[in-house]
Amino acid sequence: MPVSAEKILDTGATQVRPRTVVFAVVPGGHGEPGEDEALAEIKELLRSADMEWVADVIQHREVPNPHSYLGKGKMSELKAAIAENQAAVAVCEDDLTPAQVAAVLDAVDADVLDRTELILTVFSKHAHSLEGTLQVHLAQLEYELTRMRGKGLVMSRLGAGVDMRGPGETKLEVDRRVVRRRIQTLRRRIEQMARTRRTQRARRLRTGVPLIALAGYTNAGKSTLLNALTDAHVSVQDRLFETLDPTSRSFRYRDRDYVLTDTVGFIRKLPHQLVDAFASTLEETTLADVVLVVADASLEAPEIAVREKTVADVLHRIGSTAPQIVVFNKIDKVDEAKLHRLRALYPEAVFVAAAKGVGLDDLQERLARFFDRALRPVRLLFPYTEAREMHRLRGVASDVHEEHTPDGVVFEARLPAAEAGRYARFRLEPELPDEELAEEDDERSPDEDPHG
Ligand SMILES: Nc1nc2c(ncn2[C@@H]2O[C@H](COP(=O)(O)OP(=O)(O)OP(=O)(O)O)[C@@H](O)[C@H]2O)c(=O)[nH]1
Ligand SMILES: [Mg+2]
Repeated sequence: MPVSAEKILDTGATQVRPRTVVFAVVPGGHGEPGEDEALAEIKELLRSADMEWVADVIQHREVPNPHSYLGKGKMSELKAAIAENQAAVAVCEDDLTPAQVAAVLDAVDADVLDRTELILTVFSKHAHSLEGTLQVHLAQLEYELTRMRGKGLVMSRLGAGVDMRGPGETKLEVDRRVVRRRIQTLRRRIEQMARTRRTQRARRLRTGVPLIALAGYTNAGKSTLLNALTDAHVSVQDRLFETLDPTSRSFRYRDRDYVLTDTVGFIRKLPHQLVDAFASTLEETTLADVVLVVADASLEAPEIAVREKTVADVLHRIGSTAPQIVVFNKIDKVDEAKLHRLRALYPEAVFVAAAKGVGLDDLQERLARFFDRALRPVRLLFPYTEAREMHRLRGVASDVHEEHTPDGVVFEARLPAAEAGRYARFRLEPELPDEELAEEDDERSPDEDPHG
């Protein structure tokens, strides 16, 4: 049984950073592309988990050994590296099967964590709210459940001292039952909390304020961008998964309010248990009118591409269908030539340095244009008898101006296309002649219309 994330946490709490050896199987020969990044990332995760990296043991082969992950020789090297460096933990760059964990534990004198457990450890260190803590705990239990297979892999911490065995149940079956029950309870509590947030969100949706979600790889600068555009003061740190709880704040630009939401970041091989456990948090992203995909411009081009794909995959996995605007951040760390190349490669992207306040006007202008296109300008006249329709309109329209006249209330506002149809009978005169509206429709690029 690998050491639980909580045990590592305890060690961290006493301010001792556990000395850690990283081991990995990397396909191909030395210096393959991707190897450096994968190892650099695992070290970033270690740093974010308050663990101290002391050595690497890398095996170059196409696939890991199915039984022991490392081959015999490399396993001895790992054992030696642990002894030599007085390491307390061995962290695998990959996920391990229960059998592989058992084999490594057998061979070395240290605790063993795999990639998912390391990510879960980082998450548990950074969870501050009750909801975040419960979500991380849920993901941990879900992962442990997948590990509770086969003889000997029992959860001694659960149900300790109490014989809860039903007729014919083995210790393992009991343990699984206990974990499943705790998972159910956690799910229920998280769902209750999600309901509260949904009510708040429904209120926002009713007011018709454009919703913008920040998404992207962890540490890209999403929270920095939120702070720069709004009066939020969320925590910004140069470490992975600093943000776990969603924060929504509004900002005003050219007479219109926008709501911007910052949520948890993504990483390659993001454990699906975390995606599931954070489903209600990630809902914030799926319900937005537009997603700002924040990317770190200061990385090398191949790494930018890998992260772009990772983020696209996760967004797809959580069912986000909203149009996206790519925002390259940290351009203050990039020289002119590279910036030029990036602009050529990503002609649709916006380039900013959120920490320096650079490019924020461009971004706001881009968002304003996006919502200008998505929302139809209308001029409507409501007889005073239509109080209910007027009330409803105020809920769904943006940029509303009202004027009381002898004939009724004249509204100038912007509406989603579907809503504009509903109010056709109140239409006073179109802002634009119909042909022009049709032309505007043609110009609209397909990835930039949140309402149809
Ligand atoms: N040089 C530079 N650094 C930046 C910029 N924006 C953010 N950073 C730094 O990048 C690091 C990560 O920033 P965050 O805003 O916490 O990133 P995040 O995407 O919210 O990360 P997580 O919440 O951990 O997923 C911090 O050290 C920031 O100071 C920028 O424009 N330029
Ligand atoms: Mg953040």
